[in-house]
Amino acid sequence: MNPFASVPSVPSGQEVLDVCFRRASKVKPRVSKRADKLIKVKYVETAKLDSASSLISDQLSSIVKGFPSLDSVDPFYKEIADIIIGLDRLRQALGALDGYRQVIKNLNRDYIRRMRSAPSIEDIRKLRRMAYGRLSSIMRKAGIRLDLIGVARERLRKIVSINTDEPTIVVAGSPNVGKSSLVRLISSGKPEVAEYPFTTRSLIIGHLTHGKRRIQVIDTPGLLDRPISERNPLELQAITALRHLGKMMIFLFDPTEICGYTLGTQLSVFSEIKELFKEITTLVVLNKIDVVTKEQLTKAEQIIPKDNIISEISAVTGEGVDVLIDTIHKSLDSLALPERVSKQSITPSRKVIPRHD
Ligand SMILES: Nc1nc2c(ncn2[C@@H]2O[C@H](COP(=O)(O)OP(=O)(O)OP(=O)(O)O)[C@@H](O)[C@H]2O)c(=O)[nH]1
Ligand SMILES: [Mg+2]
Repeated sequence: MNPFASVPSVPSGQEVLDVCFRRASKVKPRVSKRADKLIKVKYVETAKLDSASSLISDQLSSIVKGFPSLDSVDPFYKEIADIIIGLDRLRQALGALDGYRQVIKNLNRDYIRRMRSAPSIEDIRKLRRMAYGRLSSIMRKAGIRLDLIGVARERLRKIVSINTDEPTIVVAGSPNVGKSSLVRLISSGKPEVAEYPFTTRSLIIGHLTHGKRRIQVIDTPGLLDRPISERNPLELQAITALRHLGKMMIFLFDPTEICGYTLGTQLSVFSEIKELFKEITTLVVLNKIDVVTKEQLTKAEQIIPKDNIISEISAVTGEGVDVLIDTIHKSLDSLALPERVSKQSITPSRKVIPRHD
C-alpha cells in the first residue's frame, strides 16, 4: 500500500566504509607459496582494494534498489513524497549514488593497474592506502546524499498506508459538522486511523462494500474543512494528493450551526472545495436532522439550495443514512468502476435509532 513502507534503513557514509573496509581486510586471495614476496603482496593488496571497492559499490546499489522506482509510484504517494522530501531532491540523491559507483569503479581500475606495475612492496602498500583515502573522501561526499536519503526513508515509510487501488470517497465539511461520525456510521468494521502529512490530526479510513468491491471512505480532519485561501502551499499539495485518490466526495453541512460555523461560512468552504474537486461526483448531505428546527432546515435548503442536497441525515441516530447509502451505491454504479473482487466480504452493522419528535 505505502510503496515506501519496506525501504530498508540507510547507513551513513562512515558506516558503509567501516563495514566494507573491515570485510575487505579479511580477504585472503590464493597465492602460490612459492611466489615471491612482491607478487604475494601485490595479490593481497589488489584483492583488498578490489573487494573494498566492489563492496561499497554493491552497498550503494542496494540502497538505490531499496527504493521503489519513483516514476512508477502511484500519483497519490508521489504527491505526498514530494511534499515530505521533494521528489527531485530524492531522485537526484539516488542518481548521485549511481554516479559515485562509476567514480569508484574508475578509481579501482586505475589504482589496481598502478599497483600491478609498482616496483616495490612499499609502493604497492602506499598506493593501496591512497586508494582507500580516495574511497573515504568519495564516501564523505556520498554521505551527504546518504543522510538525505536516510531522512527521506524515515519520513516516507511513516506515511499513511492507503490502498490506492480501492475507489475512495472523501468526506469534507466544516469542523464539527459530523464527518467522523458519518464515516463510523457508514463503515463496516472499525475505521482505521492513519497519519497524513500536514494535518495535525489523523486520517480516519472506513470501508464499505459495493457489489464485489471494497470502497474506502476517508475523513480528512483539518484538510477539507477550511477555506482554501487559508492554506499554505504544502497543505494545498496534501489536498492535491487526495484528489488523486477521490472518486467521490460527500460534503456535510450542519444546518443547526451547532458546529460553530454559520451556514454562510460552511457554504464558502463548500464552494472552494467543490472547485478543487470539480472532476468528482459530490454528494451534498445535511446532517444533525435529529436536532434541526424547521426554520433552520428551510434556511439551509434555500442557501444550498435544495436541489443540490441529496440527503438529510443524523449521524447520531442513523436516520436517513439508509437513503444516503443507497444514493452512494447508485452514484458508484454510475462511475462504472472496473470489476474487482474484494478480499473481505463485509456486511454493514448499523443501528437505526427511531426518532422521537
Ligand atoms: N445531534 C447530533 N450531533 C451530531 C450529529 N453528528 C455529529 N454530531 C456531534 O457533533 C460533534 C462533532 O462530530 P464529529 O463527527 O466529531 O464531527 P467532525 O466533522 O468529524 O469534526 P472535526 O473532525 O472536528 O472536523 C460530536 O459531538 C457529535 O456527536 C448528528 O447527526 N446529530
Ligand atoms: Mg472528525
